Amino acid sequence: MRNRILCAALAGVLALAFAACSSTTGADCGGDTGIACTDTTTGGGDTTPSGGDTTSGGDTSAPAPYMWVMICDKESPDCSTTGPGADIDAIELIVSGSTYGYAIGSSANVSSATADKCSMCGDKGDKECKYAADSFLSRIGGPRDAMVYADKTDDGYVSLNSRCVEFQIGDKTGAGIAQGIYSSDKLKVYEVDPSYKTDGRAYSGCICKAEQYEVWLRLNQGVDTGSVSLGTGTGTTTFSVP
Ligand SMILES: [Ca+2]
Ligand SMILES: [Ca+2]
Repeated sequence: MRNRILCAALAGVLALAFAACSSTTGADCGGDTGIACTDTTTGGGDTTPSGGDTTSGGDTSAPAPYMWVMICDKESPDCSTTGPGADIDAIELIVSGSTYGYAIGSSANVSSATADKCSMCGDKGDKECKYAADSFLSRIGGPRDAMVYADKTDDGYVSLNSRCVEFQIGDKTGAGIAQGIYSSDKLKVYEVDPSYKTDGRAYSGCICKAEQYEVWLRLNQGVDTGSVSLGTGTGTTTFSVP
């Protein structure tokens, strides 16, 4: 676990990266990361901050971790509600079966390739789309906490309203440095669905429809190259990283 964190932070935490990588994978500190380290364990690593080890030993082909999660609405939102589209509460990163981190609320970024379907909401189309407000995007950060009330403003989720929204994953509170997402990790997306009623998070009369969305992993924010789809989910769903 420790090395996982430190390696993911190579670019920003030079000193820690030195300690984590040179003691475990040797060549990881060499040219393939661009970080100058001393390779003390196995052959093949180079000690210069450029180039990369192409002859022996070194792990020049180690894939870069995914650093962004993108969630795209797959509904055709109903503008007669004030929460059009899938209602996202939280994104959990699960490593080896345990909670490892949650989305960082402040990292929220709406993909420029998407737009709100509903500009106005409600039965008469004369209300703001309350739960799709940009100011609610940060509600996806941290552990799940959505609550749906009969008689006051709901908490803890944002309705996607046809958009794609990108996030980075932080620590177990949804803070700290961004975590890399690796093969065999899992992502659990909490969408406000009927389970919120059985869990006591929604009032008994809530429809709390399970709605559909697609999850993508990206190497960089806003960049399609290297992106991978984890598939679609309807309601709260756990996805495996290939
Ligand atoms: Ca939330
Ligand atoms: Ca829903």
